[in-house]
Amino acid sequence: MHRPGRISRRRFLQGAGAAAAFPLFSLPAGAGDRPPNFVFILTDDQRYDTLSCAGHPFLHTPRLDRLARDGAFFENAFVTTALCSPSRASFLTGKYPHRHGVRDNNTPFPAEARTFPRILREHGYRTAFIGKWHMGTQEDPQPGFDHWVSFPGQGVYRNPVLNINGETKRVPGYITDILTDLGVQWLRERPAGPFCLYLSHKAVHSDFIPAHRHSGLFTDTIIEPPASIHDTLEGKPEWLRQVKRAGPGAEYREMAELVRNYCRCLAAVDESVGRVMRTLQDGGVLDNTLVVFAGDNGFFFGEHGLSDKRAMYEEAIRIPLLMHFPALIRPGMRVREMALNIDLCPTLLDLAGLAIPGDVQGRSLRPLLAGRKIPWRDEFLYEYDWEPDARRRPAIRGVRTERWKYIEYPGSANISELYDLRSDPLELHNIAYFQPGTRIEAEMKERLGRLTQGIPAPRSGPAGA
Ligand SMILES: [Ca+2]
Repeated sequence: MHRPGRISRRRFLQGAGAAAAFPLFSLPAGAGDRPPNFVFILTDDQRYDTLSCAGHPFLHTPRLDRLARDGAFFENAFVTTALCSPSRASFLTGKYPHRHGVRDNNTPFPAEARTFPRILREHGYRTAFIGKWHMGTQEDPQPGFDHWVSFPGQGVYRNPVLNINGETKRVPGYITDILTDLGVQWLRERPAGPFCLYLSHKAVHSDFIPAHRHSGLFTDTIIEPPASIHDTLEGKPEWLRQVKRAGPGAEYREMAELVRNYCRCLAAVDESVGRVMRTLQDGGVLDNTLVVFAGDNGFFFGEHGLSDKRAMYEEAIRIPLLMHFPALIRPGMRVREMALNIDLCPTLLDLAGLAIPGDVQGRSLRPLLAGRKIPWRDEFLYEYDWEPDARRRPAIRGVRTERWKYIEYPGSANISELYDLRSDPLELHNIAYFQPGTRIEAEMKERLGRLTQGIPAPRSGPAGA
């Protein structure tokens, strides 16, 4: 493993001569004369529209908005599987669950997997993982990290027991603040050299417990049910009726309070982002650090009567994605191209001037961040495997383009879904049911067949439809 010679923090911050200390890097254009640093901030179950810069009706996220104002806002960012652990493994590896193997929330992350932190570390980066790992029951330090703070599974919001470099201890306080404290501390005290911090929040996963200081927010805010709560589910698969959780009117009151608490939890996340940015600025490294903010999957608050995620409708598969990197990104950039969670790993490796492993399935977003117009993906595969934890949810294989979405339920439901997202953004009218045999249905079916060719069949369970 290559280790750069030790240089003083002052010398690194000054930049002069620092590049010479890292001869393995081929420095990317537009990123100055030093290898870039990376900070990846991940939230849990955060919807794409829960930022004030994304038009949220009452949530105020000024620090996140600033990331978008001074950096890039991805208008069309998605996960390839809307479930926690599979998505987390995809961010780390740049691969789909059918390739990295984490198909549910109980599978440990494979020890031999090539992750971006691991590759960066092999090339001289200092790396830290702080927060929610959530794959199997793993809590001990994982390969690729110099510094490790985590907890098993979902963790807790208050007074968590943390595994800090292999030793466990209870830390009093609120989880988002604690993880931020530890992240900021590592940024301040880390050894010299390029760095990669992976700050992975528990927020905003259920059970949506806010910090005490935020518990009074939105108390008087009226939460309207989403328009698609009125979906009759006619022409849709039976499993949706079986898992239906919400209805309009008085029935929505309970879910509305969940929305309030979810937004209260996000208030602490926004503060966290502000503290991380200020730390980078105070350390003189903000300009040469790519800060990525993303969610691991979306969430339903009553759309189609659903809660949770997993299904392939927009609220579950779309994520917030912001990137801040003054050395490369024009402030206020809006990226319209479809970006995926599997793009993170190749993007970071590309920006570090490192080779992207050949079996990575995502693409580097670097050309888009540089403002270049290049041919880009016009479709992507969505996959979800049946899980014992969610027995009534069928396996899914689907394809989404900029305009169309096509969904199949292999092994269970003998019904497919086709939506025109342009004329029917709420996904209410299943064209494949009401007008079967259209040309676009055949085209989307062909796309799905091509995208799934040669990949393992999904694990399908007894969920009927
Ligand atoms: Ca999640």
